[in-house]
Amino acid sequence: MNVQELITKKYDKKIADCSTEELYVALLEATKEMAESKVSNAGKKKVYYISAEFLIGKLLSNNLINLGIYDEVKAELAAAGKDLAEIEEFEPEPSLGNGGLGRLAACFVDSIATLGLNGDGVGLNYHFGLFKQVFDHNLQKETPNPWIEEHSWLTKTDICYPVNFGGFTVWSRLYDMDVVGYNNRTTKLRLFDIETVDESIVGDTIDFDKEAIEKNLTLFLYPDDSDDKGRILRVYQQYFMVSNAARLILDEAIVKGSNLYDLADYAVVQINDTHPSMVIPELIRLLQERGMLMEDAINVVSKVCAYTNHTILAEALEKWPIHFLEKAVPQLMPIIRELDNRVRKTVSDESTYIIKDGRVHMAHMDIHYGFSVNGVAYLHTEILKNTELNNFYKLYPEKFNNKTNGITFRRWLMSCNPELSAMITELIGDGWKKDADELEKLGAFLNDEAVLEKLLATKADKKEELAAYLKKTQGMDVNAESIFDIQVKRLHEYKRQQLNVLYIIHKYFEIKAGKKPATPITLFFGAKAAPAYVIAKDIIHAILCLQQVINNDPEVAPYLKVFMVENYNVTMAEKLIPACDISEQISLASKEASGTGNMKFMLNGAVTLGTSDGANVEIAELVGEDNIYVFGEDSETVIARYERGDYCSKDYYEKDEDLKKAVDFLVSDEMMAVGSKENLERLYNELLNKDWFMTFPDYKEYVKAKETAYADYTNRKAWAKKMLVNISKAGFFSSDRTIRQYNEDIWHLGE
Ligand code: 26V
Repeated sequence: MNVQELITKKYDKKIADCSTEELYVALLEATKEMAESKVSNAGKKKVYYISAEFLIGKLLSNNLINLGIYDEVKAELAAAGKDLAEIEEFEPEPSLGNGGLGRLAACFVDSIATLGLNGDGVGLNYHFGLFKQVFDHNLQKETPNPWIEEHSWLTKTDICYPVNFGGFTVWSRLYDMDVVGYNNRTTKLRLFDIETVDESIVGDTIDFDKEAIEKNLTLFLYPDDSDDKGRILRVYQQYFMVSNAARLILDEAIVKGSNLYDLADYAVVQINDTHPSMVIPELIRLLQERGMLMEDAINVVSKVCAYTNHTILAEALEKWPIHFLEKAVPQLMPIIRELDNRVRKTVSDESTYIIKDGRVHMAHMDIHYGFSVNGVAYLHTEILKNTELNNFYKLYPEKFNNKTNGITFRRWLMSCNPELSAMITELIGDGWKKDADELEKLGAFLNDEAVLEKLLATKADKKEELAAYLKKTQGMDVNAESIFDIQVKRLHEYKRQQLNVLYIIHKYFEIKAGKKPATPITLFFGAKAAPAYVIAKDIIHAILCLQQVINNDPEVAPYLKVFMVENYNVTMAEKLIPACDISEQISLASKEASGTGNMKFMLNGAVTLGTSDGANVEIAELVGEDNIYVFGEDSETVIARYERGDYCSKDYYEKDEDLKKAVDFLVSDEMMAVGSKENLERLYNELLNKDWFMTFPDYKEYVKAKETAYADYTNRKAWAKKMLVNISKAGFFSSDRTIRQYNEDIWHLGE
């Protein structure tokens, strides 16, 4: 791409005379055109990855990289005195996801494109996506985050369908986004919208009329589900998504010559968690509408749909009340009842029925009528098979399989850490960009002092860069020479940010008592809490209060600081992850299905401090015990404890003076002086009387593991070795590997 030529044609001026906005718009348009001109993956059979979330992040740099023109564009701009980074800042981030599940879907479409597989992502075109987080008096507030501007990556298509809901019909329109693979091939993200959506019903907050479905359907991702109006809106969204997807699938199959009885030769649907589960009855309904018998339709659909489970948390498993479905999508209920009746006729185990206690169990429908069920990390799949879904596993052992998650190295190394990428390429060539396993070759440099030095220097540069960015954007004074200990992920009690909080208080007391750490420590947090999740918001409040207390205490701040970044999102992740020394992955064992942040940190040379949970288990196996800090009770102990139901947090509190001091500090005068009594007391009481995610039993070991990691950090050479081992073993976590396995075991494209 010749940027000057482009600019002359569009604005008739020099690059140097353009505003950031002008450059952004010109680059976006040109990149979009280039992507459109690339060969689209094709084939007889196609995978439709249906997902309520695609957390794609900004696309300009990513697309320039995947098109192979990033360096030349950057250089040409630099020669004209323009910084590509500033143009990147200008791009709004589409926040079309909550966290790991949505980001995984985005990594998957990147890998599907890169591997040349015939597959699209299908979802919804939310106008505001997830809320933007702002901090006000140490509390989270939510504001709308519009991202669709006059110029965007979306391309309006002519594909429209009428979608019937109980009592009214809406018309959809499909918007496409090209997904550029790292091989000059593309695939598409297909986002459905409604024609009648009305952004003007949203003001300065994320409140809106939840009953005006024709206006609000695609405004927000997962609108607040704390009341029935919000919950039923989710049903409308989900049905809208799958009804459109189902029609697209049938139309595309028919164009390619399918008679629909052979649909499985043309289409495979990957159901990403239960949000798209209604695709099963909807496909059956549409096939019947086209003249197929129910019996045949069920058989066809059962060969087409595959289900991925992303959580074992009971409260996250969708079970819609029948009356919701009767109201929103009455046409599906007879089909769902028929599906349930068939199960009841052939299966004696009532726990697996689809309709129970007036609710439709979405996952049950997926498992009975899908041909594959997969978990997202080895441990997670084992827990599904042996515990959570054991009754289903006994019925259909052949359906269950594991697909350990992965991440795209294009975004999570090449794009966010070009310096480390260049260093790796210098050492082992650039084969790793297409074959991530080649990173293993870095193992040859474990005793090479110059390489270890350079690795440390690269990390130091990224820490400086982050410190400067946080100073500029959030006014934070970060000591770039300190240890960067980072926990970024959604705020949820099971992820246990509160355990990290207790450690920070412990450390604060130590420093106050004169025990100063050898190297200063900076703890970073980034997390959004669901708007209606009270305790999660209380934890954010506690972190922000601690930040204020500690960072303003002249006795403590030189040795320990806490920063919670505002509005943690993909863009922020791309800046934090390359700068991290210690990656916090401290969920209660058994609760984090996989985690994918853990993989991103490892790939960027951070060392994991984590429990034996999710993919941490596989990371530990790969890097070996010298290169990871594992602590805490294992999943079997935790599961047994839940089964016994005898956990009592107060027992731990009363027996451990150090823990008691830390917990009590939450409601101390120091905290009350900067915080709200209501929030701090609620958190204190929750921990003391419930602590459902068992932070107290792991507290002692956690403190010990952190101390060990911090002490090890001071031996710079030994630490650099740990970093290098982590990078060299990260190849397994490429989403290219994951997608190859999905294709080999489930999709069977191009056979
Ligand atoms: C959803 C909800 C919704 C309501 C209340 C509590 C709650 C708790 C968890 C969830 C998670 C839903 C599914 C999900 O996002 N799972 C994540 O998927 C990632 C990709 O597979 C995986 O890495 C994460 O471990 C997993 O939590």
